Amino acid sequence: MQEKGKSEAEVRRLLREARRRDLTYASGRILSSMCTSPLPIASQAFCEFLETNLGDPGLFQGTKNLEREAVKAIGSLLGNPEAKGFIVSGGTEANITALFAAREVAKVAKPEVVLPSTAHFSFDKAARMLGLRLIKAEVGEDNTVLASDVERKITQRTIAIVGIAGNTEYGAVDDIAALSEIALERGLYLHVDAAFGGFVLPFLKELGYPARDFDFSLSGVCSITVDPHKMGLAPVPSGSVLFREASYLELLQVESPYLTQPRQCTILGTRSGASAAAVFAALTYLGREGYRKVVKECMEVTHLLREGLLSLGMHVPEPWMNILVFDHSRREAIAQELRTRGWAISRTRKGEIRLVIMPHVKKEHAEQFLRDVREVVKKL
Ligand code: 0PR
Repeated sequence: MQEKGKSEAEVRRLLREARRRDLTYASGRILSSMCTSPLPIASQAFCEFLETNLGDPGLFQGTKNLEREAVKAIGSLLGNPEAKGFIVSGGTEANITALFAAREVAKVAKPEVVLPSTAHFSFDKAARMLGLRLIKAEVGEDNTVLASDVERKITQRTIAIVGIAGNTEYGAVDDIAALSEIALERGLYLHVDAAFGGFVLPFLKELGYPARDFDFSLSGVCSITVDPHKMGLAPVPSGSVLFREASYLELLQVESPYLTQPRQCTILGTRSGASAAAVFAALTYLGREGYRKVVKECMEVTHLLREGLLSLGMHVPEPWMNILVFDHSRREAIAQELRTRGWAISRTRKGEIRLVIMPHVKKEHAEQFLRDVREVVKKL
């Protein structure tokens, strides 16, 4: 650190310079991210609550109440307004918290968790931290887990099973109803990772798209991860983890005697109330109607892209939600050329080209993308 500070103008200039090197969602060129520009009202709320700390909620009772309201609204979206939980930093913290609870429920030696092989890498982190062994179950052609394989992999040591509602690579939704049955039969904890799908599936269903059940309406589901900083249009960092019953939270408690609350259940200690305020603002401003419209528009752009890619000779499976993958015998060359042309795209582990159609991807961006793909294919 330098001895003397610089002027405000100089600091701002340095910040602007750094920011100019970033890609922006507004450009419409980011087709690889599950995040997007937050709603203006959520960004404003975030800034206004910057100094709040929900690690010491007695000092910020108003903010704590916004967190409770936000959790209640997400719970009602997920079929259980009584669900208890927290606004957290994102899907990783949410998944770690859920598996922590599952481990504390079971108290089994050498605990194992059976989860789909498509699970996000946050579970690998959770497993290493919590001393869990992950048993990965096979997925079928449609990229959803084979419930029969999950069942086969359950042992005396299994403490939990995990299902994914909107997996990272394909947006595929596991048969959570079948997993719920297995969990109930075997007396196992079931966690659902709906980090991405939680703000998509309820609205897809209302829009008449096929959408599988995945939430607390299935009685075996014990906890759910849903990220407001993905399709919830809240700023990073905003995740959430909800539990069917408050008793799960009690298992996470540590004593925090010198704070305004005697016990704490979150992984983080000092934690931002800005996220809670921003999530509350986004949910309250948009309501179900607003989110339905967001999802409708994303799906329209998704289908526009699919039709266009099909007409260019790509192999494009029917998408589960606003995540589209496509394939072609010359996919390496196509991916490379699209990147050279400034498109941020990603690849699945199998090698398909993957697009996440977030709200910043508008019809005109999709049309430009298709024009570029057409030119790239012509030159092959
Ligand atoms: N669960 C699922 C199903 C996810 O897709 C992700 C993240 C997580 C959990 C973990 O969430 P956090 O990253 O909030 O902790 N999925 C994307 C990924 O890691 C997130 C992402 C976001 C990727 C923005 C790229 C990007 O630009 O692939």
